[in-house]
Amino acid sequence: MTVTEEPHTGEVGRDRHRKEDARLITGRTMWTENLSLPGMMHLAILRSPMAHARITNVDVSPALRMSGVAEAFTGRDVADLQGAMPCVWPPSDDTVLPAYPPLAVDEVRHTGEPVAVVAARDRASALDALEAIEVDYEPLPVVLDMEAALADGADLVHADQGTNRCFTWTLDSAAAGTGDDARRAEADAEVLVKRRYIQQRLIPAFMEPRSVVVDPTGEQITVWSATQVPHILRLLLAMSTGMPEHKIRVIAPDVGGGFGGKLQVTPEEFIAFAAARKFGRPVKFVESRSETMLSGHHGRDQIQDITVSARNDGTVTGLSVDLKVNMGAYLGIITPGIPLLGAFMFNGIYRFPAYRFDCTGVFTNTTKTDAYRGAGRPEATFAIERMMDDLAAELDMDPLEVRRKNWIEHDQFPYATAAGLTYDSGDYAAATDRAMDLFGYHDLRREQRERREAGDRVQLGIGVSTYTEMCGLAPSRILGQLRYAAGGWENASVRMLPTGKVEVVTGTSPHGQGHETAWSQIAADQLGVPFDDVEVLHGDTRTSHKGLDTYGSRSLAVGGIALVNACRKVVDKARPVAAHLLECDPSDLEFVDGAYRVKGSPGSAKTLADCALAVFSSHDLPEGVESSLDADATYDPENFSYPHGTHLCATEVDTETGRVSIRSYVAVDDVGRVINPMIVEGQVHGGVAQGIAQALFEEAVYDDDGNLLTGTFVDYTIPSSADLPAIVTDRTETPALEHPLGAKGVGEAGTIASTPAVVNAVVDALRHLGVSDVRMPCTPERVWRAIQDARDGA
Ligand code: MCN
Repeated sequence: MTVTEEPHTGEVGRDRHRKEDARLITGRTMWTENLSLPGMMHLAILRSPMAHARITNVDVSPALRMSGVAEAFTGRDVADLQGAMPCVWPPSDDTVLPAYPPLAVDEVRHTGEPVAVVAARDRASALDALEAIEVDYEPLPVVLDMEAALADGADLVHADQGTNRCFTWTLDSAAAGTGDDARRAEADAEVLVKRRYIQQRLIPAFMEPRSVVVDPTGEQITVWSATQVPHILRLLLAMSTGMPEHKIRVIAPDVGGGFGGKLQVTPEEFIAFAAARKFGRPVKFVESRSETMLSGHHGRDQIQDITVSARNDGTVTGLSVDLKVNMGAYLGIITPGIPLLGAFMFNGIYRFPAYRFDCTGVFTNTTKTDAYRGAGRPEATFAIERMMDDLAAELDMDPLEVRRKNWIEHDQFPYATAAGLTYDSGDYAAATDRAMDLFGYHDLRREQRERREAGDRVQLGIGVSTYTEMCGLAPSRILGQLRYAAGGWENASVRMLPTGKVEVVTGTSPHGQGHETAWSQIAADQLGVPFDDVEVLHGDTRTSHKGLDTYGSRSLAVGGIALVNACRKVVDKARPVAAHLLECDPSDLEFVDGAYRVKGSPGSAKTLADCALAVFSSHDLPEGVESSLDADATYDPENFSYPHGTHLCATEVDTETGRVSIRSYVAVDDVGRVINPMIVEGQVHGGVAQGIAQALFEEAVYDDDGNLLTGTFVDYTIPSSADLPAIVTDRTETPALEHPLGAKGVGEAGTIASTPAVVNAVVDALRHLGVSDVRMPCTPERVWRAIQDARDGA
C-alpha cells in the first residue's frame, strides 16, 4: 500500500487545541472514582507485608464486627469465582506459567500481594477494618536478585515449578537466515567492546490511580475501570471467570494517564468483579498512591550484557545481547513479551550484518513487571546508543562520526535488518543535521574542550541518541509468530447522521493522547465535513463493539487507518446517491473538497450531508442503494511503523558534588506525516520528561527482605517541571510507506530516545576523568562515586 491521500480540507496537519481538554481540565467529566451507585459497597484490600510466606491462617471475623462493615473475604472464600490472572504472551512452548490467583490463597510471593478484602458502606470504614483482620504468615526464603535466582540450588519463588527461570528465547541472525553469525564476528573482530548496562526498576506514575466499579444488578455486569484496555479486559474477564462475554460491559471513562501501567488486567479488577457477583451489589475499589506503587505493575528491570564487534575504522560487524529480565513474582498479561519487543531493536538504526539475542526471564519475590512507556524498546535503544558512544570512545572518534559510518542511508530503504525487520523509510542524516544545527553541536564541543583544558569544576557533556523504534502494534501475522495470543488489528465505524453530522466509533482507548481531536481531524479531512461536526466515541464495549485498545503507539498507525478506510467506504457508499441527486452517472463524479462534483462542471455539487439526508428519507433512492451511509472497517497492517530521530542533550556536571543539570535539550523527531503538530509536540515533551526521569531521578528499590523502600513520591523521585529543561523540538518528515496516511507513531518516541541522550551526556562530561559508565539514575551520589572510583583507578 502506498501513501495516496492528499488532505481534502487541510484538517490533517493542522494545530488544533484538543477538544477533550476543556472537560478534562475543568473537571466536567466522570472519573471512575466519581461514580456512585445505589447500595454500592467500598472495597479495601489487605496486602501482604511479607515478600514470601505461607499463609497458615486468615481470620476476617474481627473485621466483620467493625462499624460499617458488610462483608469480608479471603482468596479461599472466592476460589470458585475469582478466576486466574491471565498471561497472553508466553514466548516459548516451555514458558513457565505459574498459577496467579487475584487474591492469594495459601502463599504470598511479593509484598503488597492481596490477601483479604473488606466491603463496607464507605472507604474509611473498609480501610479501618483491614487492621482487624488476623493473618498468620510462615516466612519463606526471599529471592530478589536475578543472577542469584538463576544459580543452582537457588530458593524458589514458585516451589511447584522447580525453577526460577520463566523462559529463554533466542534470536540468531545466522540461524534465521537474516544475517551472519555474531559469534564469528566476535572471533574476527578488530575491536570488541563488551559492556553491562543495568536498567533499573521503574514505577509507572499515572495521575489517576487505578479504580474500578462493578455493578452486577443489570442485565449485564457493568465494569467501569481506569484502564487502557477495556476490550481486552472484557475478553479476559469472560475467559477467566466463565461469565458469558456478552453479559459483561466494560467502560473506560476518561482515564487519567496510563503509560503502559494500565495495559493490564489487574487483580483488583478481578477481585471487584468476584465481590460484586458474590454480593449481588455494586462495589467500588479505588487504590491509594502507595498501593499503586507497591502492587501496580513495575517496568524495565533488566541486566544487559552487550558485545559489539567492529573494525578499527569504526565499522560495526556484529552485535550480541545477553539479557536477563526480572518478571517479578507473577506474569502480567504481556510480562514475558516485553523483552521480545526490544529484541528487534537492539541494532537500532545501524547496519549490523550479524546479530544474536539471548533472553532469560526470571522470577523473583518482587512486584510483577510489565509494559512501561516504550516497553522493551527504551531498554534496547539505551543499550545500543550507550554502546555507540563507548565504541567511539574506544576508537577515539566523535560519537556522531561512528553513527554516520554505520547507519542505514536514506537510499537504502526499505532495509531488512539482521534482527529480521524491514524498516520502510527514514532519513537519519536529515534529522541529525537538523538537530546539530539547533543544538550548536560544534560550538558546544569547542566549549567542552576549553573547559576540560581549563580543568573547570563544572564540566560540559554532550549526549547523542539517534534512535528508531518499532511501534504501531499490529501486525497480527508477526505477533502470531512471536506467540502473542491476540491480534493487532483495529476497528473503526463511521455513522452518518441525517443532518450530515458524524459519529466516529473507535476501538482505540485514549487516556491522554487526544484521539477525540485527532480522529475528528482525520474524519473531517476524509469526509469533507467541519471538524466540529464530528463526535468520537470510545472506551465502552457496548458502543465500541470491537477493538484492541491503546498501547504500543498503535492508535494512529492502526486505528487511525481503520478510520480512514471506514471514511472511504462512506464516500464510496454515498457516490450513487450523489449521482442520483445530480442526475448523472456515478463514474462522472469526483469527490473533491468534501463534495461530489461532476467532472468538468465543478458548479454542481452535493455534499455528504446532502447524501445523508437523502438516504435518511429514502423516498427516492435508486434500486439497490442501501438506506445507510454507515461503514465499518478493520485494519491490520503488514508492518510496524518506524519513527526515528536525533536527540541531543548538553549536561553540566559538577565534578565536586556530582550534581547534573541539563543545559539544553534538542529533539528532532520524524514521525512521518503528522495529524496534529500540537499533539505530537506534547507527546514528545511528555515522553522526553519520562526518559529524563529514568536517566536522572527514578528507581524502585527493595531492601534485602523484599520491602519496597520507594513506596511514596518522597522516596520515588519523579521529576517536576522545575527539574526539567526547556525542550527544543523540531521535525523532519519521511512518510511511512506502508500506512495510507504516511504517519508513524509518536506516543513512546520521546521516552525511547531521551534516556541514552542524557546518560551519554553525563558520561561524556566525565570521560576525560576516566569515567566510562554511571548507573541509572545518575544521582549526584552515583556520579560523585563514579568520579572517585575513576580517580582511585577502581
Ligand atoms: N499523532 C499525530 N501524528 C503522528 C503520530 C501521532 O498527530 N504522526 C497523534 C495521534 O493522533 C495521537 C497521539 O499523537 O493523538 C499519539 O498517537 P500514537 O503514537 O498512535 O500513540 P497512541 O495514541 O497509541 O498512544 C499510546 C502511547 C503510549 S504506548 C504511551 S505509554 C503513552 C503515550 O501514548 N501514554 C500516555 N502518550 C501518553 N500521553 C498521555 N497524556 N498519557 C499517557 O498515559
